[in-house]
Amino acid sequence: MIRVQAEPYEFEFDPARTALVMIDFQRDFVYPGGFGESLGNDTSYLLKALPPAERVLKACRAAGIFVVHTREGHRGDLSDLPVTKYERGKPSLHIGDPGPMGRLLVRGEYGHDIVEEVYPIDGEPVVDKPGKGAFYATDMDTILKTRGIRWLIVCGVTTEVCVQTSVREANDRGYDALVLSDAVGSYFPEFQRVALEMIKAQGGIFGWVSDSESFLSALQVSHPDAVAAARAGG
Ligand code: TIU
Repeated sequence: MIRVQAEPYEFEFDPARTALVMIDFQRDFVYPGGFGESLGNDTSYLLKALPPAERVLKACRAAGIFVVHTREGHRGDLSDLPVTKYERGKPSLHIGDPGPMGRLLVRGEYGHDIVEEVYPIDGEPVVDKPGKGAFYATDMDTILKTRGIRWLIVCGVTTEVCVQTSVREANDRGYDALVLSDAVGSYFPEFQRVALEMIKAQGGIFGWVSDSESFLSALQVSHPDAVAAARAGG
């Protein structure tokens, strides 16, 4: 078992039964010109989460920890897009409208795909989800249960929307989730803080919170080469 310094208390996991879940690191959220900006957000806030998430991803790969990615988005014909989500916020651009990175939040478009720094490799399932939660209308639970996964290490964007929704869903399905505070990002610094507070409050009501360095230090005890390579950028 690996033990990570975390709040509200130590997070202990078996790497053979753990998945790293990389949530929605899509151009549509992280870069200007995508869905995130169409909602009125400053996308630069999210970029801070990328280097820590990249180190964690590389270390987990090298350590043989299972990796799953998610993407939020919709079918090209928008048949899985609720009218409520389409209309919400009265945005200047709607989901499905053309933008500089292709049609906003539509599967197969450049903006919908994952940024290069944390791009999936062979053997890492990509779960396409129509909502905020990674488990709603997806086969995420089947993928994890099939491998006997019990513990989740969570990175992604945005902290209080798709990350927190997914952690709440995971909690109800019997997973223990550890969220890495510097490897998740929000458009709102205040929401970043309180979203993490909510997860770890009441004895870890939804899960645990730590940071990428604490996670890597813990992994280093059993997998020194994997962590050294990730820290060196390999
Ligand atoms: N708007 C916002 O903060 N997030 C989303 O719409 N989706 C995700 O968090 N992925």
